[in-house]
Amino acid sequence: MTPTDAQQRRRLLLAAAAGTLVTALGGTAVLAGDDPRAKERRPDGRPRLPPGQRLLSSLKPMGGEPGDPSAAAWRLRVHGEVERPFEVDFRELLALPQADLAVDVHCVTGWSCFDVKATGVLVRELAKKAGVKAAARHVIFEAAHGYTANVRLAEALRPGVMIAHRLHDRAISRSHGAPVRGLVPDLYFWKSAKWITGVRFVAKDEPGYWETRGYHNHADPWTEERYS
Ligand SMILES: Nc1nc2c(c(=O)[nH]1)N[C@H]1C(S)=C(S)[C@@H](COP(=O)(O)O)O[C@H]1N2
Ligand SMILES: [Mo]
Repeated sequence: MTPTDAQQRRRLLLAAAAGTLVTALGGTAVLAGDDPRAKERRPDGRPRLPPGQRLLSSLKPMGGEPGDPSAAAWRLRVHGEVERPFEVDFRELLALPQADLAVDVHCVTGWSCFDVKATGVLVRELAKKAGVKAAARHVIFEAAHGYTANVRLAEALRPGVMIAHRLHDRAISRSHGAPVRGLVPDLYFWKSAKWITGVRFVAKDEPGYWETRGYHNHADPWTEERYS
C-alpha cells in the first residue's frame, strides 16, 4: 500500500546516505551513479543501460490518474481477436500460472531501474488461455480512465511481459498501479499500464494515450524511439 510518511522519510534518509538524491516532479529517487550494473551488457551484446538513460535505485512514481485500488473490485478483461474471451478477478488472477521475474524498466524521461522484482501472469499465458486468432497483430493494454498503450503482438508475447500484482514481494502501491499493472520491460515505461483493466488483442494498431500525444508508436529504448 502507500508508504507512510515515516517510511518515506526513512527512504529519503537512506537515499541521502547512499548517494545523490534526485528531486524531480513526481518524487525522489537515488541516482545509482557508480552502480556496476550500469556498465553491463545484455546477452545479445546490447548495453544493459540504453543510451541517454541514467540508473536509479528504485522506481519513481510518475503520476497518472489512479484507478480503484481495491483488489476486491478489480477485474481484467481479456478480449478482442480471441476465440475465448474471459474475465478474471484478483483471486482468479492469482490462480493462473505465476511468473516471478526481475525486469529492467526505462522511462522516457531518462531514468532506468534494473532488477524490478515482479510477480504476476505473463501475457503469453493469457493469450494461450484466450486462444488468440491469427488476425491479431497488436495488444492494447487498457487501464482506468481510458488510458491505453499499444504493443506489437510478437513483443507482447515475449517472456518478460506480464500483468503484475506484486512488486518487490509487496502488494503494488497506489502510485505504482494498485492493485494490478502491466509490465512491458524492453519498451519505454509508458507502455506499462498502471491500474490495468484489460488486455485486448487487435488486428489493426491503435496508438494509445502517449502515442497520440507525440511519443513514439514503438518506443524502443536502444534506438531512442522517444518521440514521433
Ligand atoms: N494508467 C496509467 N498507466 C501509466 C501511466 C498513466 O498515466 N496512466 N503513465 C505511464 C508512464 S508515462 C510511466 S513512465 C510509468 C510510470 O510508472 P511508475 O509510476 O510506477 O514509475 O507508468 C505508465 N503507466
Ligand atoms: Mo513516462
